Formats: sequence, C-alpha cells, structure tokens
Amino acid sequence: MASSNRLLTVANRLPVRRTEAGEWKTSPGGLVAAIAPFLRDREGVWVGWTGEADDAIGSFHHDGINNRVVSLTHSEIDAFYRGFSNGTLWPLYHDCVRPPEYHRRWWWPYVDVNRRFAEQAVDEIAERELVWIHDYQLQLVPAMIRERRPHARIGFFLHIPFPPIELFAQLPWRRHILEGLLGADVLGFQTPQGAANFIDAAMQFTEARQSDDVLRYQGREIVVEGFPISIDTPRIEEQAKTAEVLAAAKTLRENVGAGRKIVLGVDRLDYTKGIDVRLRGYEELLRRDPKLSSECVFVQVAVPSREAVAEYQDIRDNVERAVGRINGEHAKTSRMAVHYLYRNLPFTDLLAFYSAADVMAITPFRDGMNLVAKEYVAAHSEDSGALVLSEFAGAAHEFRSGALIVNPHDIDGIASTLEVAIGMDQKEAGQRMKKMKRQVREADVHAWAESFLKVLDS
Ligand code: ADQ
Repeated sequence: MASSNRLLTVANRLPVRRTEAGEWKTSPGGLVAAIAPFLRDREGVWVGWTGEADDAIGSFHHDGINNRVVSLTHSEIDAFYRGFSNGTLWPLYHDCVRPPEYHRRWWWPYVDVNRRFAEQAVDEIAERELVWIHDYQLQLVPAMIRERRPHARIGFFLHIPFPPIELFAQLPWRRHILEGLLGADVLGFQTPQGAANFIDAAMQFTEARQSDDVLRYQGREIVVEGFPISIDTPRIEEQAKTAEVLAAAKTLRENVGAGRKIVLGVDRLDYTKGIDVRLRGYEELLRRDPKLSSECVFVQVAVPSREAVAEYQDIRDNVERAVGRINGEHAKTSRMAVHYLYRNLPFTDLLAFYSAADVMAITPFRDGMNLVAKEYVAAHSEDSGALVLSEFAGAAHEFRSGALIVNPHDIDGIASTLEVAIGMDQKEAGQRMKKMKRQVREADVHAWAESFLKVLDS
C-alpha cells in the first residue's frame, strides 16, 4: 500500500463481544477478519458501540486493535438504532418490502449519535489519515469528520442496497443523508447498481455533478463504485475439510436426510429474506408431486434477529405457521417434511449443513450481497450441490452463470426452480459449482478490503 498512514475504522458495532465471564472476544465474521490485519499493521483504531446500553467504558486494547467505545443510552438505542436505522432506513433501502416509518423523534437522535461517532473519530485522526466508515447507521459521519479534518482520506462502505431514486425520494431527510455521504472521498456499494442509484439521487437532490468516472462536489472528487463484499474463502475451505465438520455432515445426512436430498435455507430471521415465500414455493412443489416428500427434506435454519420489533415477530409467526402447515400435510411420524431450527449455530455446525445440503435455497426479496450464498459455495464439495438464488441478492451479479436464478416473489417459479435443482445431474452441478468456486476464490474478503483501501489510499 502506498502510504504508511494509520487506519481508523468507524462502525456501529465494535469488533469484539463480551463473553458471559465478562471478557472481550474478537467477533466472528468476515468484516472483522478482513479489516483486522490492516488495523493491526497500522496501530489501528476501531470506533464503535458494544451493543449494550450505557456502556461508558472508554477505550481499551484487544487483540492488536485500539477500541474506542461510543456509549448509547436506552432511549438512543430506541430512536437511533431500532427507530431510524431499523424502522426507517432498513425497509426503505430494501425496496420498501415493509412500509418505512418516518418520525422526527427518530431523526434527531440519529444526527446526535452520528455526531458522537464522528467526534470520537476526530479525536484520533491526525492530518491525512485513512478513515473507513461502515454502513447505514452512520451515513452522516463522513461529512461530520470532513468538517473537522478536511484533509483526512475518508471512505464509506454501505453493506445494504442503495435504493432507486423513486424510493429514496420518500425520505424527508434525503438531502442531509446525501450530503453526509458526500463528505467521503470513496463511496463503496455492493453492486454497480447501488452506485448508480446513489449517483442519480446525489445529482437530483444536491449540487454534486458527474464528470468522467467521479462525482464532483464542493471542489472535491468522489469515487463512487461497486465493491462486492466476500468471505474468508481460504479459511472456510480449510475448516470445511476438517474431520469434525465432515463427520457432522455425515451424521446430518444420515439423521436428517436418511437417503433423502437435503434442501437448505439459512438466514437471519428478517422480513427481507423471503423465507415465508420460499417455504410456500416448496409447499407448492410437494403439492404438485407429493411423493417428493419421501425423496427430499427441507431444513430451514433461522437466526434470531431484532426480536423486540413487531415486524420481526410477525415474520417469525408466518414462517412458523408455514413450517407447521407443511409438516401437518406432508410429514409422517417417522420423518419430517421440514426441519426448522430457530437459533444461532456455531460456525462449524453451519459448515456441516452447507456440506450436507444438495440444494441451497436463498431467496431474499432484496439483499446487499448475501454471504450465506458465498459460504455455501466455499464449504460444499466441488462436484455437487446446486444454488437457487434470488435475482435481487447482490450475489446474483457474480453467480449469474453458476446459480439457478429465481424471482423470490414467484411461488410457482420457486417451485419449478427447486425441482430443477433437486433433479440436476451431477455433471451439470459440478460444472456450475466449479464456476462459482473460482469466483469466491478469486474475489475473497481480503481482496475486497485491499481493493477498497487501495482506492482510498491513492
Ligand atoms: P446479513 O443481512 O446479516 O448481512 P448475510 O450476508 O447473509 O446477511 O450474512 C449473514 C451471516 O450470518 C453469515 O456470515 C452467516 O454465516 C451468519 N449466520 C447465518 N445463520 C447463522 C446461524 N444459524 N448461526 C450462526 N451464524 C449464522 C448484511 C447485509 C448483506 C451483506 C452483509 C455483509 O444484509 O446483504 O452481505 O451485511 O456486507
């Protein structure tokens, strides 16, 4: 990398979790794995929240990274996090699959909390240092840092989709959000479409103008591009081959599969993930061909998420009703038609599911990327397995020719595509899987972080 500037990361959550014994542990997950090495090399700092209310514990050093804690009160968690971030922005940015709520009482805490993140960052930044801000909770932070540190190199990456202008235009505070983001030098989106949507909105509602490959705004040039995020492919491939994971996959095939093909869904239980319609697609397939229930089994793993929010309780009810209905009609006392696990699993258990599944069904109504799709490809053997993937997941862009692409709203289409996936011959499955494996090996999360930081540091 060109300079030896320090790197500062600003994200809603810190890269650590508290264990039950009260000790810090590095969080699992690709983002931390991707950024941590850069931070460790550069005496890096990470500004974020611990996930608990009123956690005013100052800074601490853990695993080579300096953590600077932003403390949030209970009422800020309600308004900034549950309210504006997850009740306004999350549904608005996911194609309004639920109606976004617009409340002034949520907006002002969003501004205040963004300012506190920015202030913590500013305290750490000397001139021209690199700052990398993450995600929809912190879209005002780039401009707030720019105001105080005009020469810093500021990057921002949005992990969720940036919506088309027709939807974004609803937001009463659209101009403030755009001006917040335009404080950055590099704006990264999951797909070229997200970048194009942002450029449309910025041209429409601010003074930013496009010229060649950049946006010009207040005398500065801003790079706006797609940087598709990925997974720690070498690590996942290695873990998936361990004796522990292979043995667990074998047990799953014997216990759950018992000679039947396994169709798998793995998602955070979120209304954007299309779990309910996916189950109805499987139900339609069994209705068309009831004997399939003795040849296949559906396993849905759902991670509890945002359980305090009413929409999330509703989607859980819908999913659980669908599971009950399908089993009521198609299960026998000796075998289930659908297995449903509502819990967080250790990553090695998840790998065993990926390895055992003949078909992976991922059908979000809208998804920034969807890392589960990439994890399945990395963890499954290279000569079998089929990926049924929503055309509205960012990952569909990269897996266009390897996956079976579906419209996640189309129950008949899901049923027919699952049927094709279940019946796919091994030669075709192997060819498709090899293409997708090549993709996740070439573009892993390390390459993603490096490509973003290279543009930021140039
Ligand atoms: P998410 O909406 O959370 O992420 P996704 O990209 O699929 O969606 O990531 C989920 C992660 O949770 C995966 O790494 C997976 O391994 C893990 N996970 C899933 N089920 C689990 C279980 N039962 N137990 C333990 N872990 C489980 C947001 C955006 C996405 C974008 C990512 C990264 O919504 O579109 O891909 O950020 O940018």
